[in-house]
Amino acid sequence: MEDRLSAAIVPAAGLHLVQVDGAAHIKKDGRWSPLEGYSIDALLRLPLPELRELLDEQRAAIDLREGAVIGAPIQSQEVWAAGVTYKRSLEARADEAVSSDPYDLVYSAPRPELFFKATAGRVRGPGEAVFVRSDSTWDVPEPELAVLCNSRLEVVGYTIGNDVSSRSIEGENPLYLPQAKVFDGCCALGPAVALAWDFSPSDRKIELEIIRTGKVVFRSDTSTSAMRRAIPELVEYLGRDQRFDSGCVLLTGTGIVPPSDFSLQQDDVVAIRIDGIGELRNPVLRHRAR
Ligand code: DO4
Ligand code: MG
Repeated sequence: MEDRLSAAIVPAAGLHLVQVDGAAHIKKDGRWSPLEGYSIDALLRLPLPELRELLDEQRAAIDLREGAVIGAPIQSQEVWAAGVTYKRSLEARADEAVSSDPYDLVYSAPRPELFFKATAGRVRGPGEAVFVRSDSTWDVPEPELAVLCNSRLEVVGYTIGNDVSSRSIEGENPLYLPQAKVFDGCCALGPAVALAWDFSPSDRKIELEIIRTGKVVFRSDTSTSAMRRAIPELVEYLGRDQRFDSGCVLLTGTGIVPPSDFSLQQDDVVAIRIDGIGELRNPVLRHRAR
């Protein structure tokens, strides 16, 4: 297992919410403050102006203990995801699928594709292993900007997400999507939440590197400016007819898909960087067939 603090690179500048040793902390321009008495659930039940006041007034500066662990910035939140929000995702799905129609239609339809991705227990933090399925033959990471919302569905901030996916299972039949997407270790989040009043998500570079036996075997980047949907539009659809009492996380779709001859392997390392949020790095393991 990689060292979980060194695997989580949190930017030195800016205002970030980070879960350290299971407790919410603020990192403000390089200084750490523990948020005594507030869990992530409690923070996400506050209206945005109250949350902002609470976080902005944190002044304590502590040193993190040796061996402190940065975890995924999540407690009881569900993770949802948007799909086919970038042209590259549409093209890749049209290649793998028996029919490209559902993807073509959803790319331009008024209603976005939104799907349930993970319960908090299926999510991994920086340095923890993400998994690929034992019954899949073609697997990819999907590097995505993730939006953290409070219980009023106000955007609190942005983190990095990895929507690990089986292309062989989704490609066989789009109705298999939940199996292609949801399994233990199917999602990674972190290392930090860049707070909404200190960070603009527009035109952010998203970079993906896949490392195999110490060498980069795939690298690509995109920008959030290539996203076809607006974040408020995705959040509005997600909140139709359902409540999130302690907020939720929404992945906004991938703009990077490795070429068709590429599949993740056991012991690969996936590194995703978004400027201003940091680097999320996870080793890959394959579930064992039972
Ligand atoms: O349509 C299937 C999933 C799409 C997806 O996860 C993405 O575009 O990121
Ligand atoms: Mg995705």
